[in-house]
Amino acid sequence: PKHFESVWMKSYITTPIYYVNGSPHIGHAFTSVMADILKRNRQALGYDMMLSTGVDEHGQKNQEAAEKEGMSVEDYLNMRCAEFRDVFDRLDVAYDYFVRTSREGHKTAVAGMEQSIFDKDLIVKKNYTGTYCKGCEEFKKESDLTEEGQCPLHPTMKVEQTEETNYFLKMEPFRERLLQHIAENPDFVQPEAFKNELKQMLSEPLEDLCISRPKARVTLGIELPFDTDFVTYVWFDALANYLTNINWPDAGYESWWAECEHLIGKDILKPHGVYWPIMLMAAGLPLPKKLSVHSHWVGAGGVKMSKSIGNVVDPIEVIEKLGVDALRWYLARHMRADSDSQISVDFITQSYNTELGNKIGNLLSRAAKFSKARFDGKLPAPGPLSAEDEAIRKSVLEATKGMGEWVNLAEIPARMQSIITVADEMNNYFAEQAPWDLIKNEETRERCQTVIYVTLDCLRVVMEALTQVIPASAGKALAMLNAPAVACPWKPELDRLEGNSDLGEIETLYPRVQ
Ligand code: ME8
Repeated sequence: PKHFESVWMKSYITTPIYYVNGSPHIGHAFTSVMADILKRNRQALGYDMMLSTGVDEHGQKNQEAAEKEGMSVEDYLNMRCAEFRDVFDRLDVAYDYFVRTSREGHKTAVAGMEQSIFDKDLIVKKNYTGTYCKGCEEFKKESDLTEEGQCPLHPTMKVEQTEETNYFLKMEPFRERLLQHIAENPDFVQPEAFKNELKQMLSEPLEDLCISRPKARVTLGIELPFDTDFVTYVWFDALANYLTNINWPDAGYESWWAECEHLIGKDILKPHGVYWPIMLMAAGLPLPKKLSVHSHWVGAGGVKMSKSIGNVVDPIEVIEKLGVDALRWYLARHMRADSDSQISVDFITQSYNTELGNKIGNLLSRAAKFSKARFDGKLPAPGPLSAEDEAIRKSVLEATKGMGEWVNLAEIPARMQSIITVADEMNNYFAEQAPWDLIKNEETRERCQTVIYVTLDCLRVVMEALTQVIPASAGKALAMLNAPAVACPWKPELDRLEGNSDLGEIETLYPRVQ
């Protein structure tokens, strides 16, 4: 049941749609898992949610990848699409919509958007000579390249000199308006560092944006409605997914669109911060509510991940070795929105063993097993509370209340930090109260009951908060505690476990991995 006032609130979260020229990697897993955490958070607050993730199937590099595999384009795309879906399913990403840009409805809507912009005389045909990076699927300016003349984002792919006739969207007429929008909507781009980067991009006159590719060069794309010798530039097509997913231009999309937040990596700030808003303005449509930008994962020591160095973290390998929640936990706890963070299988293993295993899982199994063994398979009812009990209960409410409030992407790690800090406090409380001593005498037996109850009820609150982050294992923990279903909107509340109730089967939540 939803909170009455909440019935009207909606939130639409999108992830980038990923290129299918390779298998899904940790960066793809990351953005989609963060989007899932934000969805679960807002759902817990009572919002109606829409989460889209998926794949970007057009463009030159996907086309070349299919050729390289020696497969038909259709078979290749289906194969990769199934692979991405499978990874998101295994990551417990509860997407509501899986995007495929090869869908007919998407193609028709994109062509409609192009025609409407063309009809306003905002698209011109002209000859162009430029340097093209296939990695970015973008023309590059001289000043965008390294001293060696390579794209800094794709140093192993050679840039190509290209001369061709294409269609271009006029950008400059919209630059001032976009700057004004950014100034008037302080939340439009977050964090600040990326807002500044975007303002920098908009500080000089904008060149027209090439929005077509001649079929002689690229065939994998959406045909231009006004010239069948060309297909649509992959970025124009891909960005439009955010609208076509919610059935634009058919009625009904408006209420979702008004609440749209794009999650993106810093690598694609320009398409989302410059091209997309200008495409929307050109089409006469409102801008999305927010761009939430994050930095990148790099290998241990700050080294870029690469196959040759052997420091690539494969999401499937991690799930198989450590379980999905080890990965989700690491990503949530150690991500930083405005600076790069390091990742390796060793780091994930360590964080899993020490944080999830030692601090949370062990305490749960020790306290729950003790309770079952000493109190006839049950959770005991508490007696009067001591100052120590009151203190730990207060700390737990304080530490978890952030998950009962709106979470922004950049705030996820701080909320995880406060949960881990309170888990330390809970362990200290349990060690100091020493229920194993209290049980020995009849006169301290009631005190023992209270300590066990307080410990397990506090763990319940922590696990309820963590269902937004590590839903699978948090759900198991709540089942072990026989916890009642949580209300919506959720906020941390004490004493929801019933004294003298049966506990479930106690299993080790986070078995130690060497
Ligand atoms: O750019 N750390 O697709 P893409 C964190 N198809 N996140 C990372 C990352 C890393 N090291 N590497 C990649 C495209 N990502 C276009 C998008 S959207 C309309 C079209 C994540 O397969 C991050 O979200 O190159 C980044 O923006 C995205 O993957 C790029 O995925």
